[in-house]
This record gives sequence, structure tokens and C-alpha cells, in this order.
Amino acid sequence: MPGGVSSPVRAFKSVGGQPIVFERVKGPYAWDVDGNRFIDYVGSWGPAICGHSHPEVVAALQEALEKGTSFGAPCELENQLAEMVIEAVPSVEMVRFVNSGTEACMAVLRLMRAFTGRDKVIKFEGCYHGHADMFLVKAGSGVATLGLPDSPGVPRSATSNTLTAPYNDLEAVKELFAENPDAISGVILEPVVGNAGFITPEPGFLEGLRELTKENGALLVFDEVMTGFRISYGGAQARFGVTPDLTTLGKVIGGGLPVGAYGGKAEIMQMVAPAGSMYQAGTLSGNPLAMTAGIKTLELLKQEGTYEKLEATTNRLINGIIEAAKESGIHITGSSIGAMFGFYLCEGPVRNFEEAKSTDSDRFGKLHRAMLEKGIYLAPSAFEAGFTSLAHSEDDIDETLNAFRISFSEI
Ligand code: HOZ
Repeated sequence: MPGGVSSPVRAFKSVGGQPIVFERVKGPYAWDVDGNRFIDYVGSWGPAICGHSHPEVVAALQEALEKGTSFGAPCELENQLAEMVIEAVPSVEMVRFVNSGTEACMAVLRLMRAFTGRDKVIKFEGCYHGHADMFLVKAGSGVATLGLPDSPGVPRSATSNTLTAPYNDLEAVKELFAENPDAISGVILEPVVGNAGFITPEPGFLEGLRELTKENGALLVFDEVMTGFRISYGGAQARFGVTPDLTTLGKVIGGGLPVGAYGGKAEIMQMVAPAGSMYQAGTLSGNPLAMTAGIKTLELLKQEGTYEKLEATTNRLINGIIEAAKESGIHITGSSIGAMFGFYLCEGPVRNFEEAKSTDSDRFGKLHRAMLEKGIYLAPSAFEAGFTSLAHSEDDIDETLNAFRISFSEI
């Protein structure tokens, strides 16, 4: 396997050393093949919001397994999950299930173009929307971590319609619209960036994009693959009160099984085949096992107090990390929302990818290794968000903060 991994960010290229080979995961923990236990803040890159292998998710899957692994035909479960997503996510009136976030973003871009009859799209530097050709422009974590400018093999023609602007910069977006009249199908963004570290939208940014897209006859698309059901039950759009036209989802809605989805206003989604003429398909889409894990996960998340607990855990963690760094005379800038957090080893503020790059990556590599030695598994990149879960206990946070305290003093 290239680099020994099935996806580049799993390798330890930017932090040094070799990727850890895991044997099993449970709750907030992951065990490697040598039997070492780690408190896990990667959470399979987002899906494990209830903790790994939640007993109720596992039981539901065991039952579903008996009924078959794939139908390749409509099933009741996809209707059930669709209803739950529609009820929760403000922009979603209709939804199509796919198998990954990358697939969802590829499809949503085709839909943006089909609906508006325009080819160009605006994305933000440092935002990652999967690895499809047209999105591999200033694409954040994976590419930044490997030091690749973009990717060879992506033809110039594939990205010639992809315009980029710095995140949190409304003026730059205004200029792009002015320079490309009636040519831009829409603006796509991670409403809270999780693929360039963790960057939050400044007050007015999301609202400004909503207005600008409307004024210019373009669509606003939130890529909530990471933030969906994690920043709040209704995602970042519910949390910030800004409703896009279309939304992509993944990770949490599959409860740890491969899934993605895109959805939005009915008048736009009606264009998707077979209701409409925009073609998009998938053999395993709406897979009964993925739907089962997704339904059970959303049921667990819907219970009272869930997001308050996630928010409190994550807040305590990030404040503790900042405090621990201070004790060793290291200034870091960090924040959290819902069950997502991140920090940069720099003075800050960090409002966009350019500012994120002033983080001390070498020092992060040292920190990463020091934490691993103490049984804490952080994402192996200075440009990834961290994820907490309902399974992370007060004791786990205490143990983690203690490890941070010692590790900061070591680096
Ligand atoms: N968006 C995640 C990392 N930036 C996905 C994990 C992966 O690419 O393997």
C-alpha cells in the first residue's frame, strides 16, 4: 500500500515516525496491535461521536446484518434516515445518500452547475471538499501536510473553473463575483473549517456569504461532512442560523460505516436523476448497514443533554490545553465548538489558512510524539481538527491534560 496506509493523513509524514496500526477501538479508546491503549481524539476522523463501537449501534448492526449486507434497491432504512436528516438540518428538504464525503461533494458541484447553468465555483483556501479533481486547489490538511502544492494528475482544465478566496474574507468573494459576472454557480465552504486545523467563522462572514450569493444568483453550499451533527444536532447551519441552499454530509450520519449525503432545497434536488436530468448513481448507496448505524447514532444524539455534555467536555479540554501550554511558557491559540476543537502553536489570531500556516509544525511533531508516548492519540498533522465524543469521561480529560502538561514541558 502506498505509504503503508489507505488514506494519506493516517501516515505520520509531517509528525515523524510510523503510523500506528490499530487492532480495536471501544468508547474513547483505541488499542494498537501491541496492546497499547490510547485515548483517541481522532474518532475515525469524525464519525465516532457516541464513542467507538457504541453497544447500541453494534446491537442494531448485528440485527441488520442478519437481513443482508446490501440490497441495491430501495429499503425502509434509507427513508428513516432521510427523514431524520431532513428534520434536523434546516436547509435539507430532500436528500440523496452516497458512500463518502468526497462523493457527496463531487455530486453537489455537478448539481450546482446543472441548476445554475454556470461552470465556476468559489472555494476557500484551506477548505477540503474531498479529493475530486476540481476541488484539489488549496485543499488544506492532507495536501498541506504532504507539502504538495496541488496534485499531479489533476489537469489544468479540471480546476480552471475553481476560484479561491481566503476564508473569512468577504471582500475577496465580492471581487470574484465582480470579475466573473453571471459565471459563478455558487460558493462552497466548510462553515467551520476542520481541515486546516480548526478555524471558526468571524461574526457576519456566513451571513455575508448568504447575501452575496443571493445577490449574484449563485448557490450557497455548506460542506458539513465534519460539522454535521457535531457542531450541533442541526450542524453549523443550525448553530449559526444561516441556511445554505445545499449541504453535504458524511461521517456522523454513517455512525462509523461508509456514508455521505447531499441535500437541500426541493426545487434544486428535484434536478437529481431519476426525478430530474442531473445524473449521479451508486451501487452501495443507501446501504442497509450504513443506514442502520446512522439511524442509531442520530437516535443517541437526539437524547436530552447530549450536546451540552459534548460542549462542556470539549471546552474543558481546550481550555486545559491552553492553560497547560502557558505553564510551560508556550503561547498557543485554540478554540472549540460543539464536539470539535483545535489549536495552533503560534500567537494567533488564526482567521484563514495563511495565518494557520504560521503554526510551528516541527514543534507540533514533537508534541505529537510526546503525547503518543503518554497514551494520547492526536491527529498526526498540525492542520487537522480534534474530535471528542460522549464516551470521553472527566477522567479521560484529566489524563489527557496531565499528558499535555508534561509534554509541553518536554518540548
Ligand atoms: N477530512 C479528513 C482528513 N482531513 C478525512 C480523513 C482522510 O482523508 O482519511
